[in-house]
Amino acid sequence: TVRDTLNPRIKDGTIVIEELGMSEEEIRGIRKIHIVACGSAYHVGVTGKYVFEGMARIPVEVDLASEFRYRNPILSHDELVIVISQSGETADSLAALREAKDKGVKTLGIVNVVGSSIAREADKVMYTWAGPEIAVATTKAYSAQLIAQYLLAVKFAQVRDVITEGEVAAFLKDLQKLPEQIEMLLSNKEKIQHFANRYIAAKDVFFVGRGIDYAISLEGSLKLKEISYIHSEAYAAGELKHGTISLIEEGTLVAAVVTQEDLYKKTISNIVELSSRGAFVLAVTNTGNREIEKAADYVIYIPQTNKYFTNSLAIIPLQLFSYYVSVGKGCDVDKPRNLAKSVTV
Ligand code: F1P
Repeated sequence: TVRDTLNPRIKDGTIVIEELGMSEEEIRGIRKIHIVACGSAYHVGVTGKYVFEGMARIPVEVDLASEFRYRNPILSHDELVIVISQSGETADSLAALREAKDKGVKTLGIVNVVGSSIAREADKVMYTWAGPEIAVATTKAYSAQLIAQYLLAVKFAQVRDVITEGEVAAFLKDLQKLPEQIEMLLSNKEKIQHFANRYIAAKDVFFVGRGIDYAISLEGSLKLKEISYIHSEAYAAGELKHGTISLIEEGTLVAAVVTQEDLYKKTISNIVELSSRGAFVLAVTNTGNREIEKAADYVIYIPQTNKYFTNSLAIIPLQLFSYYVSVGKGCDVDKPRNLAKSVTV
């Protein structure tokens, strides 16, 4: 899937997004981006805030589509509204798109289903080419949406002259390594299965991280809830001491996502705090972060990549964890109770 999303789009060191049809002048004129979506697609958007702001230096607001459509958002003609949706039919996302169009703002859909309502109605479309989604809880469309966002952000940064050609080349090199790195993480699944089997009877699981790691935590937590019915919450690590820490009991599992090098120290100090209250801390971090071994109880390493792309790798062990907890409990992984693939009402 990640290969499909990447392949036709990187040619001779340049990003080609043909169907997008956005002129360089249009890209240079964007003053602000609003990303609007539901569920996992919203978590891609939360990642997008860090990616577009960090790489392309464009301010970003991220909204749940179900909030955006009812809050009379303030929008202006030099802004871009990006709607992310696998199905292209989610009612709130479609309504948010229409709200933006009614206000005269340019819209871009990042959509998987060709010819779906959002794809037809958005001014511009970027398809994710993830193939048909069969399971209700999304995984491959999520990965493809992340890649689409990285490609857009690098393209925007390049056109707006905020990164050097050398940086563009380095981004593209790291992007092209992702499929192989994801395959490598998937091949390590027995270790995660073994770990997951210990948590089949868990009551609560928490996920924490800072920056992009917070976005990864949100998705890790949603996956666990969706397919294993275990109560789970994601918190920005810095928020722990503002209340959440009181929920930690002896043996509570906390998954800490620690992929942003400049934030290692801060998150490690949160891990120490959590451990001292009895939490069992599983850390997902970059290869080479040895410091973490002193603080966390169990460590899963992901290969080195650009700091903006870590979501694509760190989410894999978390998805596998949810998958094996769900299988271990005897749940129907592909068809979780009460959930619909496409929420059209
Ligand atoms: C959004 C979404 C999915 C989730 C489930 C319900 O759908 O929340 O992320 O896995 O299938 O809908 P979409 O707008 O991306 O199609």
